[in-house]
Amino acid sequence: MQLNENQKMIRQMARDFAKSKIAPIAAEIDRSAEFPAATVKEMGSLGFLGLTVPEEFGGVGADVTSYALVVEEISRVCGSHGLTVAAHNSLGCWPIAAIGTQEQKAKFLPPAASGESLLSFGLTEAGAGSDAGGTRTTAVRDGDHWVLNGSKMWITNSHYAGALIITAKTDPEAKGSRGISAFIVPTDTPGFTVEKKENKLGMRASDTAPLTLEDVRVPHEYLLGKEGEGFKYFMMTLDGGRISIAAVALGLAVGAYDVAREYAKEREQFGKPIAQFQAIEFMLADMATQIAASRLLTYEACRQKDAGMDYGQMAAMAKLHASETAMLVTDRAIQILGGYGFTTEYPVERMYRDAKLCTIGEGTSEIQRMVIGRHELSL
Ligand code: COS
Repeated sequence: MQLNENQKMIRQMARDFAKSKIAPIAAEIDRSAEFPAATVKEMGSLGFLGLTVPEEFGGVGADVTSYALVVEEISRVCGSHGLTVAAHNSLGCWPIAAIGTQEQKAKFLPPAASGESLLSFGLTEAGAGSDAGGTRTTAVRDGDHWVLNGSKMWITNSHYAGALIITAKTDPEAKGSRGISAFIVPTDTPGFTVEKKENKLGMRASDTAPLTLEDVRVPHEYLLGKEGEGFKYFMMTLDGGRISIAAVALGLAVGAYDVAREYAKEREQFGKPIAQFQAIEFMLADMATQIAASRLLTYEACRQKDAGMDYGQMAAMAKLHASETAMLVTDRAIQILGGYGFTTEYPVERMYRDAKLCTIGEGTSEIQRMVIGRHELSL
């Protein structure tokens, strides 16, 4: 796809920042599992935390392609940083920007866009993962307020969020995905607790934690959109979020590929660079081909969203392909590097662990196939 001048500029900005500020700390924060608060704040100053926020609310109001380019460039060097930016923009900011009232946007978007505090999204529960309609958290109307009770799991950025968007059942009689509403819950509301950060295989520096809500009272003004429409809003949010996970996966694949190609050109065995053995050359050819296909799908999903088209199927295809590609490419990259690839001396083992999340978060590969299949069968 032909990028315009603005898109090239923002990609270069993200590339420079990733190389100079993120790459030097990526291995260490993976080891320590420490959230990179300082670089995340800097990304706020650069506008990367306000990419999906309209300019009138302090954001950049970027097109979807520019947003994906930023996420890809950051993820090329660090999946945890990429995921932090993606979850904040797609799952935290976008639903408020797209569905919120003027008052909600004016209150919650400017601090999120500047990086003062992040926004986060609480859908998943112990019994509501792939079956997102299985939400058990409840919200009961009490005069001008709603009272929320329940718990959530695997919530990204929650320790650093100023507010979260939470789904809760508001009509206990309604079956399945019906009768669910979405609420904006400021994290300093009494009764709201972010529990201990999870210790994960990959994306170790990204913040993931369970939440508990005990008699959390939020004003009726914090109901997002219409009562009972929460499931649809979350499905719409995930459609967009899947593009950003495709971009994270694409970035990880490109990052690992670059390391493997350079290594293969330099590493000599049996008297010549290993890239000159067809076994390695063909591996690189397959990796490059899958990356190119993932990129085309991801940019096409961006184009469709920017054009106001029904992009849900393309987003699912992009996420499915890019995340499976990231697994393949990072695996092959380790293989090409051999023993070195299996150590923390090179970033490919970290990228392999980070890539795995992309086949699970925001809908597993199996859920993406369900979404794609349902679109096909409804044609
Ligand atoms: N956009 C808007 N509305 C949508 C939608 C979308 N992408 N997808 C579904 N809906 C609507 C449907 O039109 C339907 O509306 P009606 O009740 O008016 O008919 C309603 O939502 C229920 O849809 P459906 O019957 O398809 O829901 P299912 O329970 O079968 O769930 C899947 C569908 C599996 C696709 C959904 O649960 C899903 O995406 N699960 C994965 C969740 C996930 O990604 N979790 C990870 C979160 S990590 S942040």
